[in-house]
Amino acid sequence: RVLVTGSLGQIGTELVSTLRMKYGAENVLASDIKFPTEKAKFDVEGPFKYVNTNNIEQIKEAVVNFRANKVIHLSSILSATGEQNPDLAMEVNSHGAENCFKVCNYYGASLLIPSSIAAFGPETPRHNTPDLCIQRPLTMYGISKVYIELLGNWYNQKKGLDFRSLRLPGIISWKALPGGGTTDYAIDIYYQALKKGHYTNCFLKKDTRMPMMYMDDCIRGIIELLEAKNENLKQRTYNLGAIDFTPEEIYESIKKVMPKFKIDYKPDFRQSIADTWPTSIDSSCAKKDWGWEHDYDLDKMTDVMLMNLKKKLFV
Ligand code: VAH
Repeated sequence: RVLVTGSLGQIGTELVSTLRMKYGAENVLASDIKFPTEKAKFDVEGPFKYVNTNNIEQIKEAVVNFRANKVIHLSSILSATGEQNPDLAMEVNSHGAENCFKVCNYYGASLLIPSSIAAFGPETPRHNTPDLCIQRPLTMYGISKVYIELLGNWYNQKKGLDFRSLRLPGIISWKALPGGGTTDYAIDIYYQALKKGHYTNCFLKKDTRMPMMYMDDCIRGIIELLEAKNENLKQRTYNLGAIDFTPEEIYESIKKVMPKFKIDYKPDFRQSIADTWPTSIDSSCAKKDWGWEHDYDLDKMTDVMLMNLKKKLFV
């Protein structure tokens, strides 16, 4: 039985629905600090509980009363929002995770917390970045992700906690809007292409290459790690790579289908964040230890994004 925190976020809404289809809705407790609405809800209904992960008692009550033996902790303030509100990012990302570690360790539940390419920084080798390398991130979000990775390793080595983590690239999807990330331009661009035929304010420079992934690959990767045999896992945190592209390349991918599409580049503070992240990551360890393979390339993602957004926006 699985408890998902931050379940009404971009990843959570789709992960909860997929988990409910796989394990039965009654076995997946969704939680968040807001309630489902028309704008953010689940495709598969099921149990929901208000849980603020900054309050350890609320996590404890959810784990005990739902008899959760797995916790997937998604609550997080993302990179761009976190730089605008570092105190909140520290509180939610670090303190919230500490609470999850304490509760899961005490009650013997396994814990999966996604990490991010944001856990790397300017001193990290930027191309085809390996799992094990220097991590000195320059965002509060990235710092909290390194802290989570290190806490997870400690709880696993010293307390035997089954902790698992994936360094996710930018996740592209059409169902729920993203929440304040530096990679969000790669979602905005599809909306603007359909709404205006012109992306007037791409907030990154056209040659800013970053690791990215379509949501279906992300959800499958999280569930494959969740279900991997513990004895096959040689490490607690894995890079989960798929594709990488620049704003110019995703623009060209859309232009293949919408030849009149235009773009203007207006870099903002998020450029300085993107410049500290890898351009691509190496996920050969995930492939070796639990068979990871991505499915969506850029053009396949563009087709599925435009097809579904047309229905979402205009039907
Ligand atoms: C962000 N989308 O931009 C998130 C993600 C790799 C980036 O962690 O903050």
